[in-house]
Amino acid sequence: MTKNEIADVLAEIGTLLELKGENPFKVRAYQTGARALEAIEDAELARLIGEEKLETVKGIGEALAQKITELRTTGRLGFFDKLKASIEPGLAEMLQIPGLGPKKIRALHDKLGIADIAALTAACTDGRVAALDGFGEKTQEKILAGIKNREAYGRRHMWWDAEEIAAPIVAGLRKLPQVKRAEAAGSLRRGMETVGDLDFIVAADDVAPVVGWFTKLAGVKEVTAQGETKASVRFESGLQADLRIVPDDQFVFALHHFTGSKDHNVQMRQRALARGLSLSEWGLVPAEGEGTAKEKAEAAKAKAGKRENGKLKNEAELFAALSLSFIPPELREGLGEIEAAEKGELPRLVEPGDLRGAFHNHTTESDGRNTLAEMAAAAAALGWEYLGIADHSKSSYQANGLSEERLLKQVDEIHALNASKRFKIHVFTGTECDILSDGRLDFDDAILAKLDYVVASVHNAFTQEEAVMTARVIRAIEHPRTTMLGHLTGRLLLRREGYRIDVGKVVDAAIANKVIIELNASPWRLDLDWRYWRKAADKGLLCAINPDAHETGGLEQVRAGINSARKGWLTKENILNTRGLAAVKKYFSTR
Ligand code: DGT
Ligand code: CA
Ligand code: CA
Ligand code: ZN
Repeated sequence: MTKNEIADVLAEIGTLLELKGENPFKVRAYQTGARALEAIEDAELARLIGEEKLETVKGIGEALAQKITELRTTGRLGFFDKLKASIEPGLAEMLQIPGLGPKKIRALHDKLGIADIAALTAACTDGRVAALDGFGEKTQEKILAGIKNREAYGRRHMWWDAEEIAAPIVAGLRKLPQVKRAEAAGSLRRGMETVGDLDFIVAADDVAPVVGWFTKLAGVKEVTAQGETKASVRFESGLQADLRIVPDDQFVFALHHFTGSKDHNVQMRQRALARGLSLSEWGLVPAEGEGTAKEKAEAAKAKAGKRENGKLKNEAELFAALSLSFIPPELREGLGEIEAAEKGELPRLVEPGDLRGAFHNHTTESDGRNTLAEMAAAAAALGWEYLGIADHSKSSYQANGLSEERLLKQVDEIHALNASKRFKIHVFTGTECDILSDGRLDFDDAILAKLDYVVASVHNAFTQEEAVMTARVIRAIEHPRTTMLGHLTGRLLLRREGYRIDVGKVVDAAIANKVIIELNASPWRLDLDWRYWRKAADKGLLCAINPDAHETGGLEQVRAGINSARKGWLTKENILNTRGLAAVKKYFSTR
């Protein structure tokens, strides 16, 4: 385990102990230990464990040192497993409700006998929660809203989490001897920001072993359906997955159909009909004759001696059969992609390999979990040419924002790091500067002038009226030192709506002032939403795909941002961080 993963385990132990009502000193020891770990580098942790000197770190005692060593060397911790098993599942589930910490849950349990969300809902509805010491009306309302949100959002999953489950399944399917081809389809393949369920399409002649393998996957909690050619399962995370197995000559049609979207499929079918053809998950066959699409496809197949379907080897040939160029899955939303494909006017979409760096990233200096050197090394390992550091500014005290003094010190450190040539990467000096509630920036011009660039973001006063928020952000755009806007709407997928803001007006102001808008690639942000980008880029808006990484592993999440950029029809030319180092330096120095 990495030190950040270990820190997560320690923090969770602290939470669970608190939930159990354990001694506060013990609880605090784990919380302190987690923070102490976050402050040291991974390599240093390895050295300390090797030399058995972990206890010399302030905040880590003997008991903790043992547990950290066990986690580091075995990836597991017996104590943690037992602790988790000892907690009533209903109580642990309550931790997922925003605004409910372990202490409050403990009080609800001890004073009202509440042990699950259903009981909590009832107690909120009849006012017993509000009457409790330390709760009150406001808290009760907040808890109820949290429960409702959880129900509304609970059925979908972030693309990143879904992909982590799907990727090894596709790889495993392809390894089965019976399987000729296998792909993930559905919203996952289209790169949607959230995914309802997974859809796997497999070409195989011998079906039973494939179904058997699928339904016995690790993490499968329940097999919800099982038939001759398909199966559905539910994983422990709640995510469901559909598997469909088809003969190889039907694969292209099934893959296209189950990739969707529905709107895209409807338009494709209409286009086929206009050419006297019937397009379905079973095939592309003449439309005349009686019966359903399936019967027609089967009849045509019988007539042509199975050759009819088999003639189309891949999706590109399917599109070509309808006089269209290949439409990348991300564009298949029924938003004009078929018209563009007909005219040969589909853009060459940005690809993961096009990125040469990124600008909005954090270090341990604010709320990140890896040091400047660790972040630089990780970015260099990705083959990037440059990395921008944009830690929080002073008003974001909850995120340990930097004072002027600390920022200038960090700038010196970055210059020294660049001069040392220790890593094969250039580090840019930046800040994620708060846009104060009236639209001023959190640092004076003199300070901002010392940086390569400024990411301006809203981190407070989320509930302002739309007109006030819009004017606030536009004032920040008009500041001559603002290089780009961070996470424009502040949304957190499946958790929180964005704040009210007139995106159209902000985009126009950004273009007029040559300010970039970031596509924040953090899997739970993907902000600004892909639905705005096609029009905005057409008008001349420049984008930057930023991972907003708070640890080294976060840098790779630019991939989620690439999905959204592709869904927004963006090309390399629309995105600053596809440019090489020299071009980016020039951009910063001349704007
Ligand atoms: P999700 O799972 O809600 O994130 O979204 P999808 O797009 O993965 O939807 P899903 O899993 O229900 O179905 C996968 C694809 O199958 C969908 O994108 C299009 C196709 N499909 C499913 N039901 C229908 C339908 O009733 N009509 C048409 N035209 N296509 C359908
Ligand atoms: Ca799906
Ligand atoms: Ca499905
Ligand atoms: Zn931020």
